[in-house]
Amino acid sequence: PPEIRREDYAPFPWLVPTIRMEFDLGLEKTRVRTTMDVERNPAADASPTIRLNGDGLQPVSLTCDGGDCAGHMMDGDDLVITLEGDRHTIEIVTEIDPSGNSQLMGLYASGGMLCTQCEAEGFRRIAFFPDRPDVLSTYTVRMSGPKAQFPVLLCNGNRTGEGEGGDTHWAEWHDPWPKPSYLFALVAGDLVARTDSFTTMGGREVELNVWVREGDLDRTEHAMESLKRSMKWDEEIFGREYDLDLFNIVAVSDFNMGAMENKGLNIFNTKYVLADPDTATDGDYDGIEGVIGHEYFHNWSGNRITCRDWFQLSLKEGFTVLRDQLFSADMGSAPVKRIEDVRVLRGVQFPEDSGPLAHPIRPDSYREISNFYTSTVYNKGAEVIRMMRSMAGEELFRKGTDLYFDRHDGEAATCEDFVKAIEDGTGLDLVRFRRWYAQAGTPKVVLKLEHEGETAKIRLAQTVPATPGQPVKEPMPIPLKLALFDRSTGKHGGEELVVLGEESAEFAFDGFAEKPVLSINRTFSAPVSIERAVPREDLVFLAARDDDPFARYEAMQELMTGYLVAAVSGDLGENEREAARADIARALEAVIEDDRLDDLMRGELMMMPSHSYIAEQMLVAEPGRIHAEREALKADLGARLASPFHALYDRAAKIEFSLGAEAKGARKVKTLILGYAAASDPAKAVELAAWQYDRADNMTDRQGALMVLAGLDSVERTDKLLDFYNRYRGNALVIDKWFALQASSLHPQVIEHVKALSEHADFTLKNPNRVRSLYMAFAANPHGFHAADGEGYDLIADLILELDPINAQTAARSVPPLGRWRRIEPGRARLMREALDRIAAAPRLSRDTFEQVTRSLG
Ligand code: B3K
Ligand code: ZN
Repeated sequence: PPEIRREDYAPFPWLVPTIRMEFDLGLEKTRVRTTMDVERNPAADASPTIRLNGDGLQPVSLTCDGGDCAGHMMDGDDLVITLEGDRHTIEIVTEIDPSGNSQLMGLYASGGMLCTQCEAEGFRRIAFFPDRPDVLSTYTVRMSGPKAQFPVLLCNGNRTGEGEGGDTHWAEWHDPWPKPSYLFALVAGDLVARTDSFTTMGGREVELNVWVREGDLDRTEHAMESLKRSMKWDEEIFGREYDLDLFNIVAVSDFNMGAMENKGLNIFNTKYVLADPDTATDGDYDGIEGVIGHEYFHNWSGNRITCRDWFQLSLKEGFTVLRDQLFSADMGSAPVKRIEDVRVLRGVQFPEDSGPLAHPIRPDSYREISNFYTSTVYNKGAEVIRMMRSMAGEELFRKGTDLYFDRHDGEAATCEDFVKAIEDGTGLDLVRFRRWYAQAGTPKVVLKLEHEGETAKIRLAQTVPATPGQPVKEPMPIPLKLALFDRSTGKHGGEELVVLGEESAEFAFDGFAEKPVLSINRTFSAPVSIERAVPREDLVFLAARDDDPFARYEAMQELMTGYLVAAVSGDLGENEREAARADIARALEAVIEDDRLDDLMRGELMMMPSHSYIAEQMLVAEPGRIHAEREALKADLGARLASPFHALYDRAAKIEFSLGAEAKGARKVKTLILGYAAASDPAKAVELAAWQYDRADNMTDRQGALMVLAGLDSVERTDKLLDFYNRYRGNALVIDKWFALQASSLHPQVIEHVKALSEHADFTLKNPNRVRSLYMAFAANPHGFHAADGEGYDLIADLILELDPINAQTAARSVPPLGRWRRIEPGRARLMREALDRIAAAPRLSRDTFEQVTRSLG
């Protein structure tokens, strides 16, 4: 497959101002008549032909201006038509088989209903069209089909007509907002809606619907409330108002990702819609609120202003992730949300940025765009915009975004347009800052704190590591929030923002008789890694009293990570180990006993750094040793702190269920304590987890208990897993949890379990949620995935090969864990490479998997 390059961008020679589509719907056969008005694009080079993208389509009929076309041919999957004049009407009929569409791109069937997914290039599986985001058209869509099978017919925009005749009925929809084809959507099925309304700040009355299957209606309240909160928040914080009289959300159980922001008709994975306390965890509730917000916010950052080409993806995704992060922070605990976001960034994006798949947030080339919906484009993209916000301050940043929305409304824009608008609106100079868009790799900042006389000096030096295709980098402006604490008073004189704009710089601060304690990169103001030699006592100090909750969390993480990295590397003698563990335990105990903390935040401070984060700190990781040392530390802390843990658990267990922050925090600390107990006193942990499981009146407690049990060999493990299955059989989202719990468990036989589960009657490769719950959970479980004999790697390679012809997008998403081989000890690295080689050697790989495997082999 050819490589597509950003620098080759050229505007499309034709405009398609209007398109009309008529769908004659059927599960096995859907007929699509597409009529488009095309005219020459004055801003592009003239072309004697128009290229209409297709993917697996044949034109059943084709006319130009009602008659024969001057000439046309298939070029691969595309239809190329010769056009002589300046304006034409092209009409093409295509036929598709939605039920045979296992890729879940284009029009497909899911549980008897029909739905679409077009981003990025799915529209070309429905109709021949210039399937690129810079061709914007006004859509009118007529859909007709059997009334009994598809009682509900939905499309973008507003419904403008409906009717019936015999067993069939039809509906016509019109979307007044010009949009690219990737935002087209259609749904036909037997659905019911929770209906509500929202009055916008301008007084527009908007009908809101959340469409689900009949039995799911009572699990839609949280989604609806989240939607209304999103609409209000976007008005208040970004001044963005909704622009149609109708907003529909449809939940679908077969879906390649989380959700899709189609204009006026968002389509969601059921996972991000359905919730009630019995079936959804606190994490699920938060996920729903975040994703509903995210898709809604796309209406402005994505739909009103879309992307010129797919290299600009972070224009809409990075910005929209930032918007959903700020929204969730405002709806719940802002510090905890920030910590969660940083954990995702470090757990997923940092490894991506330091591996063979590293790419800038605005990539320079791709073969398959689906492979670039990455944590880099999304999460690092959000961090880059967040840095601009930190440097400008909230008020000026809002001026920048107002200018951006104003200036580019209705356009297909670029990342450069965004930066320019922020620059003009805020007055910041972002000339060098633009490098964050162009350069991949997580910058490393080496920090030295010196103290002389009354002056504290901070020396900073940055390096941006080489990444594939980018051996040499320029320094990037790095905004670091910092505070210098007086050791004796425990206070600091105010937070400062310094920007490291060059390769290195020095910042001096006066008035310190004694060497201060430095709190750096507060709130994680820059997505970088900081390397510094910091005395453990300073970390203990910050963990106990830093007034920035993120920095407190960071100090706890650094304490544990520092110890674990040293222990894994074999750098510590027994005495040093003991001293470090004792310090960590003391810091943790202070956290447990600090009554100024709420439990949600306490839980963050109690969390151990993840395996992948520890591995990321090491040039070459030994997964077995990391796992062993991490478990040993957990056991040690569990034993040392048995009694404070016990007291905290008891206190938390008395708090009654509610969805409020206090009860949520209580649930979080309870399960964390179970995790420590599982390592220090497994028999006790089994007992306590079984007790928590039995008396649980909500999914968070129940799943937490079962997660711990799943890792411990015991009768209770078998019993409770069976109980859980029987209790929830038939509820796909909960059965997904049942698969995932077992696949991510610390049980010694986890590989056997995963193999057996892949044969389970409820397992299917056709449903992406199910595949993720078994295999992606397993690939993220270092203990199983990195089994020393390579069996875990083989399991994932086998999955990829079997899944690739069914669902290439999902198959390709399992490749990156194997691509980490360069950073793993040689024995496993060889086995990982062999697994990749075996995939690469397979005939007829999809473009998705082929690209990921070849890049991973590098
Ligand atoms: N924009 C979609 C992602 C589409 C992914 C296509 N492979 C969801 C989102 O980011 O909101
Ligand atoms: Zn998005």
